[in-house]
This record gives sequence, structure tokens and C-alpha cells, in this order.
Amino acid sequence: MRIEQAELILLEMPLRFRFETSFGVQTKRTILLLKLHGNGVLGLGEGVMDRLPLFREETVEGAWYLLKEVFLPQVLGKEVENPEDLRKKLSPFRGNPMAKAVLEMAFYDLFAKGASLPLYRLLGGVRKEVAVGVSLGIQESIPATLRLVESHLERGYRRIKLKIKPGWDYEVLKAVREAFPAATLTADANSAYRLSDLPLLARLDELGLDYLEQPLGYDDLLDHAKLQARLKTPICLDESITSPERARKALELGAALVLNLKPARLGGHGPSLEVHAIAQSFGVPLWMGGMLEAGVGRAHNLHLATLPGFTKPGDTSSASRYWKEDLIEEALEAKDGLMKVPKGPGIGVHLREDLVARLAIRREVVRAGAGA
Ligand code: OSB
Ligand code: MG
Repeated sequence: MRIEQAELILLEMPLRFRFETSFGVQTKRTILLLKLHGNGVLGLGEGVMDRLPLFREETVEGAWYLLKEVFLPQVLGKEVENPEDLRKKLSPFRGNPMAKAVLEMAFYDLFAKGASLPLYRLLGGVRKEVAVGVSLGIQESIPATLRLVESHLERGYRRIKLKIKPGWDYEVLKAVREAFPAATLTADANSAYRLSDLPLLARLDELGLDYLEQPLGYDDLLDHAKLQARLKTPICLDESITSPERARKALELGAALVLNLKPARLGGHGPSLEVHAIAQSFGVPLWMGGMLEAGVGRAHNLHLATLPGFTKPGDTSSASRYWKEDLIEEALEAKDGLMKVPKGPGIGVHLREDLVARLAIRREVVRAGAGA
């Protein structure tokens, strides 16, 4: 497949809710979109990095630079045989999996469209819909949290994940557990604790959490392994898993018994398939994470979440929770806690060009011959 042209687009989208985590408050997203043209087909990718490196180190501006000046010039005007070939072309460049994932996932969309296959078929998916839960930000009070949890359980979401931080952890989780004893409940600390917080973290064991997500350092494996040895509650890693290599080491160390898989954090679908295989070889369950994606990213995640290793409900909840208007024509909505995977070739969704034009704050066409 010959890659003819690319377009980078930066958009600003207001979130419908204030999303507070231990690392900050988000009220809008700055989204990097990539349109990749080849063989008369359009492939779409969406970045998950933010303006500030508060989750991982990558940023929107860093990714824009890398895509425009370094990664796209490796493929523009060239033949890219398949996703493996793309990976080889990007392999000299270290790190930056989120920036690589924008291109890699757009290429997967293009490649699947070239083969007239829905992406999930190309990836080896085994279902047409995926089970989902919600990730709920830190609220102003426990009663407000209880109301929010109740309304999402009523909508059929199959798991409630609450964001926690020091001072907003045991009490709120205990209140939710008492009010909803049968709910599948988890907590995500986004790296807000240290190993010295063991006494507090060990108290969470009594709450029957399905897992505790990323309690310790964003790049840590060893302390998570030490913590897991002292906890009944399974640890789920998110931030720390940036490559298949890191996933293998995490599981060998016993740093996690569950993994949150986000293709955009790993460098795309190819590395995600590897992590999927590694998790299966360790008997470790996966679930599809989220990064407050718009339609393109959400569609990619849904396709990947159809693989057999995704046995726990993911964070890929209804697009209408996040956006008054999504970037795509198709409505990606959950019903009874299930999301249908978009049909049609590739990711199976179509950009609303009118809306993209309205929300774009920068756009740039990149052609062969450009770059550093
Ligand atoms: O840690 O899983 C996380 C959102 C942004 C950054 C990190 C995380 C999250 C979420 C929300 O938990 C997932 C979603 O609803 O897309
Ligand atoms: Mg997380």
C-alpha cells in the first residue's frame, strides 16, 4: 500500500463533565487527529496525549512534531506492505508510543479498508459487542458520588471504577460498597500512593474491589510487586505498561494480576496483540482502557476489545457521556452495558468533516519530501 498524503488536525472538544483524577482536572480535550491517504482510501488515527504530561510523558505538541517531522516522512510516498513493515520503519525511534500509535492505528484502519475487512476481523476479534463499565471522576461529596454511581448502574454499566487519591479513598469506596453490595467496583489511583501507604491500601482489601488500578509510581513495577504480595485485592497496571516488554516484566515480577490495555499507550494495535498474547500466557485478564477518546479512538478501542483476552468490562462507555457532539457520524452508545462494534471496513466510522472544521484549531497537510 502506497502512502500518498497525510493531514494532522488539532481539535479542542469540551467535555460534558468535569473529570477529576489524582493528577488533575480535565474539562476539555485537545485531540490530535491523523488522516492518512493511500490507494484511494482514508485511514484515521486519534491521539490520547494531552497538552501537559500529567499521565505519561508524552504531549500533544511533542507528538505533532514527531509525526510531522519524523514518523510521517518514513512512510509518505513509500510502499508500506503491512503493519509489520510500518513497525520496522518506526523501530529506530525510541519510546513515544502514543505518538507512534496515532500513525500505527491510522495505518491499521487503512490496511483493513484496503483488504475490505472490518478491523476486528483483521485483529482476530471473536465478538461483535463488548461489555463496558464507567470510570467516574472524583466528586465533591460522598452523596454526590452515590447518586452518580446509582445512575450509571441503572443505565446498565457492568462495572463502576472510582478515581481515588489520598484523602478520597477508603471512605468513599466503603460508602459505595455499602450502598451497592453487588456492584462490580474498582478504584484507580493514577499513581497517587507510595509503598509507605501500605496500611491504608491494605484496608481496601475489606471492600471486595475487583482490582486496584495503578496505586504506585507511573513507571514502577518493583514496588507494585512488593505491594501485590501484601494485598488480597488484585493490582491492575495502567500507566506502567508502555510496551509488550514492560507487560512481560510486570507479569513475571507479579506486579499485577490484571492489565488495563490501552492500544494508544502501547504504540498501537500491533504491540497490543503482543500484550494480549503475553497476558493470555500468564492467565491474566485484560480490559480495554480509555483516555476520554472521541469517536475515532473509541472505534479503534472497540474493535480491539473483541479479542478473547478482554474478559472484564472496559472503560469504553457511551460517546454521549463525554460529548454533546462526537467527531463521527455513527453513535457509539452502550445498551445494557454492551457496546456494538461499528460495521463496515476498517474502523467502520466516518468523520463529520463539518464538525472537524468547526473544532479545528490547527491543521496541516504533510506530503512526501517533508521532514527532518
Ligand atoms: O487512568 O484510566 C485512566 C482518563 C484519562 C486518563 C487516564 C485514565 C482515564 C480514565 C477514563 O480513567 C477512561 C475513559 O472514560 O475514557
Ligand atoms: Mg487508569
